[in-house]
Amino acid sequence: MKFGDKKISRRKLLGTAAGATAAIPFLHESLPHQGAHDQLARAAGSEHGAEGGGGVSSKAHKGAGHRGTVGRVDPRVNGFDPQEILRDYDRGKLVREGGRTVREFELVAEDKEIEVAPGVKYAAWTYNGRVPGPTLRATEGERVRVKFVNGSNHPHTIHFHGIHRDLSDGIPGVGVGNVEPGGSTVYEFEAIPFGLHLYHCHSTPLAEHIAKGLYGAFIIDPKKGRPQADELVMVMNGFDTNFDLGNEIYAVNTVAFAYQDKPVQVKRGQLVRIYLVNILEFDLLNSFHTHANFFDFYPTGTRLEPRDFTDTVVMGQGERGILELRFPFTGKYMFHAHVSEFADLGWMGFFEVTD
Ligand SMILES: [Cu+2]
Repeated sequence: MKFGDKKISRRKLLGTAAGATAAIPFLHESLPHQGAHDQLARAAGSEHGAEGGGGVSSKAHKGAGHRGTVGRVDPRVNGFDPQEILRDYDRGKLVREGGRTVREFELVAEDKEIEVAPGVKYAAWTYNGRVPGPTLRATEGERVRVKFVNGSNHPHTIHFHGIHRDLSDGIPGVGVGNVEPGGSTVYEFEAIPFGLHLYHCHSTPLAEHIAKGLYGAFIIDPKKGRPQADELVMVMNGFDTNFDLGNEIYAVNTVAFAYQDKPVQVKRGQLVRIYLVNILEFDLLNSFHTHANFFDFYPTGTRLEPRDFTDTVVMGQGERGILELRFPFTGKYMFHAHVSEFADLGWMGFFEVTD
């Protein structure tokens, strides 16, 4: 669907308050006021009585999983926490084979309902039960072996960005192609080039298989490494909760406003390195903007010299890059998409800088 059409359909929805989308006008109108989440949860709970709703449902009104914290997404319900995703790296298992290092990973596709904003449920497809999937991390030149098990009810693949043979590219019709439900396969390739990459399902329809949550960051460290830093992973994503081929929720690491509710904790003067991936479906562009600070930007992380010194970077889908910055002052510093609509719909957060 064309960008313009989507805009019209969303505007139409804003006026109708149908189903779980009732949450969205509420979100729009109530921000940036604090307490928006409680309003959102109430809206979703009161306006949307029936479970299911074609994949979107609200349990907020039943208190299910909220344990008294109405207005927040409880990470225990999702089984993953945006705070932990920031610094969680899956380095796999190292094995020696024929004089070389092989790094083995395992990814399992699984259908799973997740909560992407307070009271807003989404019928996701996941790798290892989380969205984004695990941040896989290898070192340049290693052999990477990824066992893929499809525990979902739909055929899937894993397509890795990088340089490799067609047979390991994880697309339908080449090599093992689609992995059917209950099936499994192994992808194997060299970890090249060093940089920040990504992986995602490549089954068709492609937009659906990506938008449902089958993606993750894939870091290949240069052999000599990078300078010591506090390293953070941020995957910019969004969720089409009413199937109009446009997103109603925008986020970094899935949960709307997660880092506004609980700011990212960093130390003054410390080098902070952000591995930033844009996987957003349905919108042509996404962006990342830091307040009161500038960063060095390394597009795709494939060079050791920064290309830019800036405070805003714009990315299409599949684009990614490494940001490096230090915070000279303590305090709370906003970061968000400099696409204001996305910021209003969840893609907004803070760094909290302390000594
Ligand atoms: Cu898929």
